[in-house]
Amino acid sequence: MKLKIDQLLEETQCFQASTMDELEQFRVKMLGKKGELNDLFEAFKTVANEEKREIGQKLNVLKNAVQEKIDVIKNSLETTETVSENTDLTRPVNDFVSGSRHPIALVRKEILDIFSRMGYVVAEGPEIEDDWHNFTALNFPPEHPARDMQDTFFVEKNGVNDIALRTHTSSVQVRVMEIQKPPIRAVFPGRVYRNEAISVRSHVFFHQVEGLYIDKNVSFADLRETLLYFAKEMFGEETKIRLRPSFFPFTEPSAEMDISCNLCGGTGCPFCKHTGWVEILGCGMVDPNVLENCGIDSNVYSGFAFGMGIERMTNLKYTVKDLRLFSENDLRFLSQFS
Ligand code: 2U9
Repeated sequence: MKLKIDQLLEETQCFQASTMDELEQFRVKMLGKKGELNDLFEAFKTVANEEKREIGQKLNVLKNAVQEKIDVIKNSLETTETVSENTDLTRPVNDFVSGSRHPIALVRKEILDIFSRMGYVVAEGPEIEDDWHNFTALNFPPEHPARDMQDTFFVEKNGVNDIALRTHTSSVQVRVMEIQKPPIRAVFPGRVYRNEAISVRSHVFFHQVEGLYIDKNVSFADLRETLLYFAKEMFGEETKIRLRPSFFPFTEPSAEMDISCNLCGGTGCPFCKHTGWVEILGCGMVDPNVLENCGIDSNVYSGFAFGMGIERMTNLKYTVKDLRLFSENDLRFLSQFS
């Protein structure tokens, strides 16, 4: 009897089935009413008492092995058979819809890549800022209109301890200058907030990339050449630039930079209002007061800074007419950038 049990155990261990019918035949052979196990349990009744324990155990091992084998094979056949029975293998596969980068992310990357080729590193900082980093260190006088609730979203308003959503990423530049000795060559991308009515042309938040280069003997000529290289890389080798005098509290002298219209090439069109030029950014030499506010000796070091809106740059590249499209998550708009 022991020999028979061992043979059946080996048979069970070796058993394979590729259809449910084969498996059922095995089940009937082993566990059916007239099956091997029933015969063995019948014969077990006549086994001598001293052998009952050992043979009983062997029988139970065999019974469990058979049941387990049937369960495992059944499980695997059910999975494969579901596929072959219910699936039309000639059907084309579902289209894989891959996402696309947001246009702001695309242009942000393009801008950062250009400056990284000139040795600039990227620095980021908090969107909720204190008065010092957003205004005072940057030379904004106490009565400057940007400090007004009409222009800035305040989180807490209590005089010099005001906390607000940053209105520019210049606050990050202050933070970097406070902790890092020149030379400093960095770009500062990020979202900024202004209290404006939402319209085709303005929004309560937008994105900037600002830049800063501070070292000994940095001149306005360095600023001009850097921005010329940037404009050519961004808008094409034939691009020209011009700098117009301007004013910002944190730079002196300050300028606004135009590029030759990238739609008409400078001959004049509705996009450039027939001037041949479009404004792309603001810039200037960092005001010595700002350097001193950040612990940098303005008698030893000088530097330039610039700032641009990523939405504006994206409009110039892709002529997006309505600024609100950038924040509405409308796939009809976003999927055009895949
Ligand atoms: C420090 C010193 C100087 C950053 C600058 C501009 C000029 C500028 C605007 C362009 C369009 C902001 O996005 S925009 O509305 N920016 O015109 N930004 S110079 O100057 C700095 C910054 C930080 C410490």
